Amino acid sequence: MKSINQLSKNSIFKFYLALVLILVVLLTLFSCKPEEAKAEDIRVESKIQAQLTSPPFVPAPVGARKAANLVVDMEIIEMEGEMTGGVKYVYWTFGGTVPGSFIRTRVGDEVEFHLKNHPDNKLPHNIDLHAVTGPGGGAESSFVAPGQEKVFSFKTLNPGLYVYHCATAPVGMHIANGMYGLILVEPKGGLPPVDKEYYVMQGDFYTEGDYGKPGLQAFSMQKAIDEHADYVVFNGAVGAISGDNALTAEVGETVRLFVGNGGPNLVSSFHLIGEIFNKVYVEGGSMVNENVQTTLIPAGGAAIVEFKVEVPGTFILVDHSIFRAFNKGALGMLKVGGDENEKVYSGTQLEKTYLPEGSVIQAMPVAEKGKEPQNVPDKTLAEQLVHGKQLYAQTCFACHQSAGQGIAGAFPPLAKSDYLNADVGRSINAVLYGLTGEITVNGDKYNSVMTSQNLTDEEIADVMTYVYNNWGNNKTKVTPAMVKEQRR
Ligand code: HEC
Ligand SMILES: [Cu+2]
Repeated sequence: MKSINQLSKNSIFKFYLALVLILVVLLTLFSCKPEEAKAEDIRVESKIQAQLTSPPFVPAPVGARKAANLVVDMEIIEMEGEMTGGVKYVYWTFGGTVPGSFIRTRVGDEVEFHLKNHPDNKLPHNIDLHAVTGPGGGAESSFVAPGQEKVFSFKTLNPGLYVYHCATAPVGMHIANGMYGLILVEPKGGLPPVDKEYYVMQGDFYTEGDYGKPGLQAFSMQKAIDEHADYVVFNGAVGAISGDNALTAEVGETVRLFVGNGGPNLVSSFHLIGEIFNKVYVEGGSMVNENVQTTLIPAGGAAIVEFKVEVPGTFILVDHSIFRAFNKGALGMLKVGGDENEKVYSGTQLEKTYLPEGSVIQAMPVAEKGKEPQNVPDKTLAEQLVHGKQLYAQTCFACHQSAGQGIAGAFPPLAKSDYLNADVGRSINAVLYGLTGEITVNGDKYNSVMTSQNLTDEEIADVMTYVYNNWGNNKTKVTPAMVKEQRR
C-alpha cells in the first residue's frame, strides 16, 4: 500500500511533466510561425502591370497570386463632364473618371506608382493613398506639375479597402472636384469569391448655381466651407448608376460592393433599399459585421458590403440622409433579374378600400375642396405662374427636380416631356389620381408609382400651368374648369 505522502509526490511529478509538455508544444508551434512572415518581409518575385478599371467595375480578384512588384500607371486629367441633364462641371480626375480608377493589390505587393499629370492640365496635383505607410501617404513624393511624371514605391502592409485622394492645396477643392478613388489590398489568398463585384463611391459637390441650374457651374468655395452641398452623388454624377447605367445581378448571386466616400465633407449612411447586407467589412477593415441595414461610411473612408439577392426587382442605393437621395442625387440602382420567389416576397396580395368601423369618411377630405364656387374669375397667366412655381417647389420638386429634369430611371422629366405635351387631360389625371404602370417619356421607359397629389382644382391648374409654361413645354394654360372636368 502507498502512503499518502508517496501519492502526492507522484501527482506533483505528473503535474510538472504535463507543464513541460505544454511548453514544448507551444514552443514548436511558435517556431513554425515564421512562414507567416511580416508583411514588410514578404518577398516579391515578379513585376506585373496593374490592371486599372473605371467605376463601377473592378479589376479581377488577386486570388492565389504571389506578392509582386505591381506597376500602377495613373494619369491625372482635368475635364468637363455632366453633373446632371444640362449641368456641366469641370472635374479633376484620376484616370478620367470620378471616382478615379480602381487599384487592386494584395498584401506584400511592392507598388511602383507612376503619377502622370497630363500636359493640357492647368494645375499641379499629387496623391495621398490611405494604404500607404509613409509621410503624406505618398503626397510629398508624388507632387507633379502638368506635363510631368513622378514615381514612388510603397509596400502594402495592411489588408483592407482604402481611399486615395489628391492632397494639393487647397486640398478641399481638389477633393471636391472629384480627385478620389479606392485601392484594395487583399489578404494573402484573396477575398472569398463572389458572383458580382462593383465599385461605388459617394461624393458631395458645391456649385455656384443651386441644384439643377443649367450651364457650366463653377465650384463654390463658400458653399464648400459652409458644407452646403448642391449635389451628393454616387460615381460623380446624378444618375451615374441608375437607369441604363444601373448595376445588375441575377437572383441567387452574391454581390460585393466596394463602397467609398470621397467627401470632402459629408459622411454617408449607406443603405440598399430592399436588401440586408449579409456581411459588412466595417470601415473597410478586417472586422466583419453581419445582417446590417445601413452602414456608416466616413468621409475619406470605405466599406465592403456583401449580400445575396433572393428576389428580382430594382433595389435602390441611397445615402439614407434621405433628402440627399431624392433632392441631391445620392441614388443608384441595382437591377436584379430572375424568377420571383414568393417564399421570400409576395408582392401586393390584396388591395381594397379601408373604412374603419363607424367611419363616415368616404373620400379624402381634400377632394371636397374640388367643389369650388364657380363665380371666382380665372387668374391671369402671370398670377398662375407665381402660385404654380411655389406649388411646384412644395410638391413636385422632390421627384421631378428643380428644372423638371427628373432623375434618370426613377422619375420622368417634365421638361420637354412628350408625354406631358401630348395630352393635357391625361397629365391632369396623373396629378389628380396618381400614375402607375409603364409609361414612355421621351423614349425612356418608366415603371414606377406617382401618388395622387391632394391638391385643389385651382392648385392643380396653377402648378400644371407653371409646368406647361416652362422648360420647353407647349405653353398650355390649364384652368380649374379643365381640372374639374377630369374629376370622376
Ligand atoms: C413622389 C414622387 C413624385 C411626386 C411628388 C410627383 N411625381 Fe409626377 N411622377 C412620378 C413618377 C414616379 C411618375 C411616373 C409614373 C409611372 O411610371 O407610371 C410621374 C409621372 C408624372 C407625369 C407623366 C410623365 C411625364 O413625365 O410627363 C406628370 C405629368 C407628372 N408626373 C406631373 C407631376 C406634377 C405636376 C407633380 C406635382 C404636383 C408631380 N408629378 C409630383 C413621381 C412623382
Ligand atoms: Cu489635385
